[in-house]
Amino acid sequence: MGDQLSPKLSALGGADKARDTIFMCEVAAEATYVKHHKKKMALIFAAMRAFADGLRAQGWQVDYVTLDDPDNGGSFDTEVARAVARRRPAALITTKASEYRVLQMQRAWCESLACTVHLLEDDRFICSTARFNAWADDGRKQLRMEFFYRDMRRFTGLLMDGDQPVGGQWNFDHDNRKPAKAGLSFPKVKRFPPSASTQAVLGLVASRFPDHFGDLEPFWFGVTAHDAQASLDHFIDYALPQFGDYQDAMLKDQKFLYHSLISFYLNLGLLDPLDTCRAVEAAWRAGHCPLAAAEGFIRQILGWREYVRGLYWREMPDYAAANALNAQRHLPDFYWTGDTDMTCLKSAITQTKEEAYAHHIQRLMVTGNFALLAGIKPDEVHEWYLAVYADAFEWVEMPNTIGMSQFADGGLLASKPYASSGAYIDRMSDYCAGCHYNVKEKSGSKACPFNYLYWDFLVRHREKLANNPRMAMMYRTFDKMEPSKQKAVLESARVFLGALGSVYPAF
Ligand code: FAD
Ligand code: DLZ
Ligand code: SF4
Repeated sequence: MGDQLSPKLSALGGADKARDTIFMCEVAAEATYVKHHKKKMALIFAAMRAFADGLRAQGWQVDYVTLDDPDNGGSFDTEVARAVARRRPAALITTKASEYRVLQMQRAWCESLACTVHLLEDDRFICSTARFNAWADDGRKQLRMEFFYRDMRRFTGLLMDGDQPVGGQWNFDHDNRKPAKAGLSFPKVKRFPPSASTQAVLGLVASRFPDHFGDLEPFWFGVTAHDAQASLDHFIDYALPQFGDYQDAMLKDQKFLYHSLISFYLNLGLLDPLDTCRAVEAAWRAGHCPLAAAEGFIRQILGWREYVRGLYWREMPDYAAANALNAQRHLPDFYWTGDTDMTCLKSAITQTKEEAYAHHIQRLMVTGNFALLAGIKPDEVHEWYLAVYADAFEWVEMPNTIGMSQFADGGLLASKPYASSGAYIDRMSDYCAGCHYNVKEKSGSKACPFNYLYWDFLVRHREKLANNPRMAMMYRTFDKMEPSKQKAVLESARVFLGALGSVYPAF
């Protein structure tokens, strides 16, 4: 499958070049079950073709069905059934899909296909689902990432001195998270000119999916493990030392800052997560970067990435329908166009359209924060994130959206909602200076919508959130506000949300 492009995939493990055929297929159903960004599809198809070429070059037989094959039936089900009829294999050996929906299809093949089906675990993750479940079931009241992460540090020995964390503490976050200041210089992004094969894919995507979101070109993603490794090396050389400091900063004219731009390579299987963490640890041990940068980066992969995957498999399929805050508003159209006067949203969405990329804080504290405050239906928010980012696969996107960003799981993942007023965005970015709205104003037509939506959100969810110790101070602040100010703020929110668009009747 398109996100299983790893030579050490379990399904390839016991394979024999003389006997076995590797089967891959490009199918319309996977491209359209959500309308993926054009760049994301081009990346997946180009990387699949490059992977198949690599296998052939090593002497494997590859049966590869292209999207424009006239006999292509358009789904994994049709193409696997056709391949089995064509080749009459004794067995189909497949690695479990990364997504619940596709795993159900694979399970059904065990019954429907005229051959034995072996479904193997996907062991490309550092933490198996069994290990995650054992951790989660170990008498815990809460499944907090920080404790999982410490367990994974001990398990892998990453950044450890014996059984103690190097530097005497597990987490150096308080050293990170500075706003970007004037005069910083940013590394160039590692870009790869499209090969002839990638050019053909670009043509295919342009002609087959013209109505999908996003700009197809310029297309600069790498499509091979070699390209992915070069991107990681480039990040370590030029950006890692500053990664921690400016991890949460946002700048209008800098889309990538010191981020690694490797999530799509990791998620396709072109980079190995443990090798990636070890390379970053080695850079720190060689004195190339501060410990806070290496620890901050390793935490994202060893901690967050593994944790959300464990949570996904533990909570599916119910997780997809979670809506703890009963949010019922439709996703506003401007998420697809960027056509809004709110500079932060316009900037994050426009960049998403151009690059199929936005960094974590843009996703969490701009587009996610707005959807949370405005009460957008979590499943619509989830579909948007799944469609628009090149790195979006459900196992990683859904917990980040439903759990971290929308608090729709009621606090399973996050100890409090990631909700903020405009002040946070102003502190961490240069968006507000040129905005139509005034980030210092709290109510009225020129006030920053995040300001009054924030209070409105708290008031709407008082019953569910007021008892959360991490929210108590904000409720006290609101309660101390003069009644006329409270009224003005809530009235501004009412007017804004009224103009924002449709709401389901239950809201
Ligand atoms: P860097 O900032 O350089 O971080 C390094 C690596 O750490 C990333 O490549 C990624 O593999 C990992 N990482 C960092 N944060 C997270 C996280 N919260 N969860 C899992 N891995 C993380 N990430 C995805 O890979 N796919 C998604 O579909 C996705 N959807 C998201 C949706 C929302 C609403 C939010 C708030 C976050 C989402 N993330 C997702 C997490 C994060 O935003 C991206 O991993 C990151 O922006 C990718 O850019 P980068 O490679 O430059 O990351
Ligand atoms: C996302 C995607 C797309 C757009 N197309 C294909 C495809 O044509 N063939 C394929 O094997 N995989 C594709 N993918 C990735 C799958 O959707 C992905 O493997 C599942 O989401 C994982 O369960
Ligand atoms: Fe965003 Fe408000 Fe700042 Fe405008 S003023 S950029 S809407 S946070």
